[in-house]
Amino acid sequence: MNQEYEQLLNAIEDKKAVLGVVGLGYVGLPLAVEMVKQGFTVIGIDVDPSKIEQIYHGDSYITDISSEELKACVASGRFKPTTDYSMITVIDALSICVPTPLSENQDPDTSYITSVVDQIKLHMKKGLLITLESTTYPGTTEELIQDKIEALGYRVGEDFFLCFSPERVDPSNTRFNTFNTPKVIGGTTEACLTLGTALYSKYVEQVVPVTSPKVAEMSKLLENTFRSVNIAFINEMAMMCDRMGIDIWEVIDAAGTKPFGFMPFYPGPGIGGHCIPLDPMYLSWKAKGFRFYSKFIELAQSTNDNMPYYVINKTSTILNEYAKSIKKSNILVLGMAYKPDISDLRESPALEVYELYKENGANVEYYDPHAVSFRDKNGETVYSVDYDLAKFKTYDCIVLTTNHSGLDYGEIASMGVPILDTRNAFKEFNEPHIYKIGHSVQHIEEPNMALIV
Ligand code: SAJ
Repeated sequence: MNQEYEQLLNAIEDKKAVLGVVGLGYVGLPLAVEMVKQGFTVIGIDVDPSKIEQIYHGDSYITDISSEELKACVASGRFKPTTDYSMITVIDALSICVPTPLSENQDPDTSYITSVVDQIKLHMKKGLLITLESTTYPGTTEELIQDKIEALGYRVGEDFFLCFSPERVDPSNTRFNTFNTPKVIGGTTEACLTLGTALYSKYVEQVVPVTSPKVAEMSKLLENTFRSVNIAFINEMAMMCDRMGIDIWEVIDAAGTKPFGFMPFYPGPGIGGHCIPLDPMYLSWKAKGFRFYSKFIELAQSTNDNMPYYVINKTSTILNEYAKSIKKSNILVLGMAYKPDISDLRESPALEVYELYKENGANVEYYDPHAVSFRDKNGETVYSVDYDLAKFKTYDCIVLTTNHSGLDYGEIASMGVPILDTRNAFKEFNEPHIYKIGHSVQHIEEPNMALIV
């Protein structure tokens, strides 16, 4: 192997290599902190000066990194946050952790990656190891990084080194973190893989080398497409059970007693987050370029996207039991975040449910102890109402969309207001005014006139 390779491998082994992380968000900041904790000097680059400011002041803006931890990293003198890309000239190994969203028409938006590559080209130096971590379609690493850098005259595997290692950060997961979550990595050449594996092994407990960046890119998309398809399947099963008058939640619990060959997923009002709704679309988009049309991915997307409409229709059926309509009803959406005990609203299905109630003429409000406000489709800021049982009693229907653990479901159920539970959070309270998706509406002979206010 050449001199650049030997020098970098030695610098990694004795932790003298200067590491860089581009993108100090929920992936990049924990990664940088782990690198510092393992003894490396790390230059963190982000385009947002407020992030740099907060890091210098030891104010963590990432749930999984405490401010004390961040302060210790900065105090060590080995964590240098900056907006200055020219620092790449002193970096030996650079990890790219920038967003990969979808464009307006649901195509991959790799503009964040390409803008980083443009900066790398400006400050490129021989011997640099580049590892892309952002979730993306198979081929991105070669097409958007290798080809662009080689066009400058550098040869991959000799003058620079290139890997793909998918991020597996699960925000707020208290069991799995950057260090103890196995990390897949694929190199464009043997030398690249050896260097990437040596580096990541210094701050990740288990590194999983694979034969190419494409395998690594595809493995991440498989992980998350697997979830999207299975969630869509259980959502379809929920609507089937609703139609057949069978309780899907009881069915899942029963099937879940099978100790092998089954993995429970649960119905909901749709899917949210920065991964599951987006990642499969990266895969189906790329596959179309090979004239391969993934029916599973498209069907899962449409099934999951349909769930907010199913929630609205079910609300109509429930209100009908009380001789009411959605129009002019007072509806409380309970929970706005895309999953329990976080404030993250990205792609949250509860946002869609809220907007659909509005479009159908309801007076809709929401309560979420974590997500205190959001901007609606018209750009207006909507604030969570206070937790006020007297006020909650005045609603015609309460729709539970996020099953935060801190809510007192017993006292909410005790008010007698019709509840549509989309997460089976009220499973302990089997009362006639508590309805749930995935089960039919129990018809009542005479509406409880006391509830018709
Ligand atoms: N959801 C369901 N039913 C289920 C599971 C999830 O409706 O059975 C919904 C959730 O409510 C949420 C959406 O799907 O709205 C996504 O939920 P998620 O549990 O997949 O959580 P995410 O989006 O935070 O996914 C992340 C992913 N992590 C990474 O990409 C590194 C995913 O791969 C993880 O499996 C997931 O966390 C996790 O297991 O927590």
